[in-house]
Amino acid sequence: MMKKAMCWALAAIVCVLFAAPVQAEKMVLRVSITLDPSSHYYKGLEMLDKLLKERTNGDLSLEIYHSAQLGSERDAVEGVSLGTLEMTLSSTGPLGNFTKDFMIFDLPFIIQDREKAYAWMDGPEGKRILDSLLGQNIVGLSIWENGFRHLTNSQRPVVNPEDAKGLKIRLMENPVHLATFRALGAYPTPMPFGELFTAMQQKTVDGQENPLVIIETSKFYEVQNQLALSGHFYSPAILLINKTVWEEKLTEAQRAIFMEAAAEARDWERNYSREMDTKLAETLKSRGMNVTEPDKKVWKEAVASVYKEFEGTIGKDAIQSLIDAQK
Ligand code: EAX
Repeated sequence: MMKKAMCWALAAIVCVLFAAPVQAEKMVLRVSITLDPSSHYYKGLEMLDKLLKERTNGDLSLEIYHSAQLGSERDAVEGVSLGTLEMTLSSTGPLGNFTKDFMIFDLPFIIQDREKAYAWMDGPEGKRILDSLLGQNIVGLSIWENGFRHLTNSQRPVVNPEDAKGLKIRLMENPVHLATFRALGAYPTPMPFGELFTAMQQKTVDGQENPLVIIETSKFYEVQNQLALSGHFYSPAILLINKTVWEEKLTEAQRAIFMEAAAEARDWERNYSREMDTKLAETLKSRGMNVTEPDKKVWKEAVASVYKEFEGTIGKDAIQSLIDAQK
């Protein structure tokens, strides 16, 4: 009798447990970026936030911390790895310190046809590179765009590689980028983005390199009058999320929605970034910048030694595969 009653009681408990609707918790994911609210990063993340809210009935949303309020890109990637921050959209600048696989993107002139390179980045090769972060407790969701980086300075017009000689140029804290400017005979100065404007204003550095959209939205034209459309690096932006949050705080259905939304927002952001690129050279001219157009072939030769320096670390096959993907 007693046994029977216990059985019923157990069954009732099991019923209640399974019948109770699984309440998806509302989650607000903090995303850190170093760029400001008029940037392509911010606008792309706003799009992602909109898609997530729509598709999860508001259960998932983003809170975007812009302008390096939460620190540098390196701080953000470290935070996502440790779990003190949920997400970031970061250039590959600091990623080489976490896994060497991302360094392929940092090679000068490795990507020249970005539309063809998108397919490579969004396919198995890109996935392999993103997954190299799993060991750091980070899930790489998708590869967005920062853009082609161009050289600005306050000293002189730059057309030939020799013109860069002796210029003190702020670079991201990235070994491949630093080696590239060393090969040009410039004085590369690694520095977080948040300190850059003041450094140029106070002439601690002569110049910097960034995509046009950042030169415009961060108002670098106020402190730099020379712009060389060198396009020496193609800078992707990687959307990262803490692995514990991804695996334990989100349901399987939410992860599927998230992956799809992250790919859609990526496409939107890339389009927006390309659109900006087509008009901003003119805009920056009208703001008083002197715009020059260096011959990329000549520049590529001038920094060819960087490939030799890093091919052992990055892998010859991977390098060749990315080059072939653009043929
Ligand atoms: O990821 O630091 C830089 O120059 C980057 O282009 C910027 O933070 C965007």
